[in-house]
Amino acid sequence: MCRGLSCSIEIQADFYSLANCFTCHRCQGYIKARMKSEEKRRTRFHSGHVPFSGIKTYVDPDTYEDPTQAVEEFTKEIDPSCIRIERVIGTGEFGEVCSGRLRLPGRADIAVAIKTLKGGYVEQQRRDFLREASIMGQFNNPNIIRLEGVVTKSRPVMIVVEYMENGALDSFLRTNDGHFTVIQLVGMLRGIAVGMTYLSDMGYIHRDLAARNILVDGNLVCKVSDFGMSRVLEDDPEAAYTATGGKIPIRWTAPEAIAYGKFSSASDTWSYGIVMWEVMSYGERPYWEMSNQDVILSIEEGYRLPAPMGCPVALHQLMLHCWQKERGQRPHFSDILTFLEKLIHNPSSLLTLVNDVQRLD
Ligand code: ACK
Repeated sequence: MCRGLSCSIEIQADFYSLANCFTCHRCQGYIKARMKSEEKRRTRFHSGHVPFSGIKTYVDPDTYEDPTQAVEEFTKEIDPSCIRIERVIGTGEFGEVCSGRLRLPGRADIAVAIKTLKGGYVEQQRRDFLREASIMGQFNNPNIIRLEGVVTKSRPVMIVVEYMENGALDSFLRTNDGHFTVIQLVGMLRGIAVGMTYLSDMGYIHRDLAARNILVDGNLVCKVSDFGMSRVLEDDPEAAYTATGGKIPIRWTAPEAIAYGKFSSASDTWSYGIVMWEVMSYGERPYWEMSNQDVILSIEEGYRLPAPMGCPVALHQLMLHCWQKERGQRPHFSDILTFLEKLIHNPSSLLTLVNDVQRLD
């Protein structure tokens, strides 16, 4: 979308052309064409055909009659003797999350996180637990959590993923309030945009993009995680029931997805804008203590989150683009990525802060 953006244009001018581009008819046509082809791709997929396009497409494990097949197809079985569990680092819906080491034959050992399925589960819980692995196993991108493999042939059942030293992004930012430069924060956002560009190109809709579902490694690299809940949001404490019975993390979710369940890469873009706000405010809660109902009503009336303190104008403008009411007018992830990369390559574009502009008014 909007690939007509010239790289040689200055950032500020570029931003306005990006803004204008979302409303020009030529690009609107492109957006519609793209949506149609996305819909076609899904239809073909649901009819059981994997499109031959050269671009890898995400396969929904729910379309397998036997979900065990999806696990076999997309994951690697690990011999439990290769895993050393060291300590418990948290609890998930299905059981404990531990850190440890993985030593595969002929390979150096690596740090891993191990999700375990607690005993006493029923078959459906085992399927839901392993569903995340069969999704993650299809991805290969530096900004998506890497699946090392699964243990399904012995107990406990486990999912083994790469270890992320700094844990979840929301709590990491809260405990490091004010510690990073704007460029470091934009670097984190860039990483998330790389991961999300990859997912949307594969036709995968996350549905629960939020800082709590991003993990941070020791080099501040941010990776998108939490794929199991893309269908059922039972595990997310932020998810609340809507009037139509769906369970949705209201503050992070686009209005059309809340109102009539229209999830798309464009609704992921809305959530990405909220993640931008969380990052620039060091883990502040979006819409603070407002109730979910007040959030929904305020958004409907046109209210949008103000820029966090010290936030560059260009970043708040990008957030506002992500929060356009019309989903077709929101930027595609590849546009977000291009824009952030231009900001990083031209740091002076980040010097104008929203607070400075407000003081001039
Ligand atoms: O903020 P945290 O330390 O990061 O607490 C949660 C906890 O487990 C429950 O989910 C942490 N966690 C999850 N996956 C990983 C991982 N791959 N590497 C490191 N920590 C992880 C998460």
